[in-house]
Amino acid sequence: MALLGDKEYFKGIGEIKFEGKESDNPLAYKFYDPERVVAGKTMRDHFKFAVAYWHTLCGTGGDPFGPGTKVFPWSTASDPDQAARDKADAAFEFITKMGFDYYCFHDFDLVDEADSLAESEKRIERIVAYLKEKQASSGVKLLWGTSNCFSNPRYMNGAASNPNFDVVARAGAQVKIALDATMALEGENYVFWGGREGYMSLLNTNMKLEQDNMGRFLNMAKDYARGQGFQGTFFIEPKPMEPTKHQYDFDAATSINSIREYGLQDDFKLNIEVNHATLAQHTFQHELQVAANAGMLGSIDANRGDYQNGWDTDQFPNNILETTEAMLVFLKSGGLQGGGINFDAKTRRNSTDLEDIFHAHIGGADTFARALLIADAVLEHSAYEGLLQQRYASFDNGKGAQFKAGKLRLVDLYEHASKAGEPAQISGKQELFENILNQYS
Ligand code: XLS
Ligand code: NI
Ligand code: NI
Repeated sequence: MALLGDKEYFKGIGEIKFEGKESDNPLAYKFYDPERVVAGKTMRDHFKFAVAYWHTLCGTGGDPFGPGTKVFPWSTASDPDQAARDKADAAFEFITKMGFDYYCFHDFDLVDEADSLAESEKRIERIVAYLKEKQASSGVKLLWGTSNCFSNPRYMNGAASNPNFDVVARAGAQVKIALDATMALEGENYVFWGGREGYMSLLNTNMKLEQDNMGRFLNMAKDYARGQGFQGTFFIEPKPMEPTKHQYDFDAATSINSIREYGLQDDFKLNIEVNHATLAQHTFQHELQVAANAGMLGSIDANRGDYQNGWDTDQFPNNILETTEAMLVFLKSGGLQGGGINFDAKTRRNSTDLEDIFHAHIGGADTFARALLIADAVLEHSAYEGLLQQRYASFDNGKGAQFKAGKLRLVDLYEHASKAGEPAQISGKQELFENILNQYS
């Protein structure tokens, strides 16, 4: 068996290089210049761009109204191990041609699930050995692994939150195997996205027991991995709905509460996804800020939603303003803790050329790079920071500073207000703030 594939899947496409804004080459970066230093770090290190195995290598475009449209040349082998190796070859060819350093996977993105747990585990062990070789020869690393505990019909009532203990245990076995795979590949983090951890109707749901069970389950997973020497970070990926009516990890604030309630705050942070934020009726910027405030801004799943509809469309990022607002939070909070920027995004069902996958990732990387440059310029050169400071200047000295330091009582506020009279009207200047972002875009 040849260990490393020698077949080229993306023929005619070489390594994607930075050529700058004036280049007309559709297969070149216009803004993402990996070695360019911005705010003290290279773009490569700021972002740690990752390819999502499930969308880019597995997703053929099926939707509730029709089957997949994409014919992937790496998906022709009937033997599951061979198909898995072909897919890995395509993945690593793509990642290295993009000049990215990372990838992310679910267990059964790597290889099809078998009929039994034991055979599934063996299949995963075999493809992990192969991936290990591919990582070593390419330098590509695993940003995070996760387990798909939502597609198989056995999880229709949830995984860790399932009302049947046998299913909870089965999910535990699957997570153990996925953790083993992640650790064998020196994955830097591990993600929990609770696909079906929620309810379809509260009428048949013991919410308290389900949530407590999830808390127990996450603690068990954490204890197991730590016991095996795993030093990476665990991430919860909030999402409010879809596929369930209500998911327990609804948004950043809800997830932070669970993390603290179940005593996971030393090991868990958040993986914030753009389209999940907007489904929760928040902005991406808001979710990042909530995570950063809690010291839990761990990683990002990059994509975008659609303003006209209400589901997880997972389009590639191309909204400069949305991403710039996000990069302001990103830069001010010191970046991501442990994670990176994973393109959890898919090309449209009718984008059927292999080169579309390149255009999509190039556009995503350029959007983040351009937004980072704008945000950095706004913070370094514009009046933005000064205006923001000015807005809170009343807490810098006098009674305001004492209040901020926790040194006043309610009666002190009473006395201050009695002497000061009616507070002056101070404008929030929102339009001016917005204009500054425009000016630097
Ligand atoms: C689905 C999620 C999923 C997670 C990983 O909406 O974004 O792709 O990132 O399970
Ligand atoms: Ni995601
Ligand atoms: Ni998603």
